[in-house]
Amino acid sequence: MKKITAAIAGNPNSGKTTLFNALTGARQHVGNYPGVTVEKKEGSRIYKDCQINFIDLPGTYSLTAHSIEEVVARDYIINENPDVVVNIIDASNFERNLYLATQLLELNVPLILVLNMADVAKKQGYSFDTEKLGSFFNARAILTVASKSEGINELLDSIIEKSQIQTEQTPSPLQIHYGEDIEREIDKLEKLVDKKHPFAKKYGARWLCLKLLEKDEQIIGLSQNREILNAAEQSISHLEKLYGDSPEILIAEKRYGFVSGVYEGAVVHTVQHRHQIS
Ligand code: GDP
Ligand code: K
Ligand code: MG
Repeated sequence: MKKITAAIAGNPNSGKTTLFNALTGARQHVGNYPGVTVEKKEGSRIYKDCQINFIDLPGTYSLTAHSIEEVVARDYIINENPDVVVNIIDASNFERNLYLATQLLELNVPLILVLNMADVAKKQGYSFDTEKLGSFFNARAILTVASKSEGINELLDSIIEKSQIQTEQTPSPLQIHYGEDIEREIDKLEKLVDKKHPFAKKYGARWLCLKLLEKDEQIIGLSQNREILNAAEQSISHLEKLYGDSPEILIAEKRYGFVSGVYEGAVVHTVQHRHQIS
């Protein structure tokens, strides 16, 4: 039987555990991630001759090094290399939840977007162009109501389909463009990182450069090379002088800009008038 590993990532309260339960039923195991007290929930499901192993990652809004949950989630994704990452999004709180999806896009993981709470979103007057949404992330987007097990089979089918695509052969051509000034610094650093960073292959050079510009503590710790760290510091102070803000803030703003574009392209909000609600 083919084995597939699928990690479920999402903001707290997006319905991650409800979805995990709907997917795995009673076949669950709870442990801890090595070295930390963050709970690790695993479960499995047999579907169409595949054994799909699910991991319920800790709930996070982003993938920075600022919280232990975020480090655990991104370390799991980078080190364990799951076949598929399912990003569950609270569809009734779409724009806010999408920030994490931008982080997953940048990690270039095989991604599926699950728009959960579809019932709540519908009542609020939201409708989604899932084709269009998926095209922004090189991912399939699926509507679910996890508390009623709606959309589960479509998700299982998508997981199997996604796991069959050899991601190494088809690197995602999609990336967020950070504007000329930041892109120039990324380019400079990327050349150096590509050649000299001990983990360039594993993390991807562009991602490492972004994290260096964001002063990500964990990544700075892994980047022992003085030349790389000096170059990163030069780039940071150059951008700070230019914009009067830290690259961390500038980069986050660009991600929010990307999210706004996705929202405008893929979401329709019909304001419901009182007399229309029976
Ligand atoms: P987590 O923090 O992401 O693990 O979220 P939970 O799975 O604990 O869910 C948070 C709350 O949302 C619970 O009360 C769930 O019953 C509820 N919930 C989950 N999915 C849905 C859904 O699709 N629709 C609705 N209406 N409620 C949901
Ligand atoms: K919760
Ligand atoms: Mg939970």
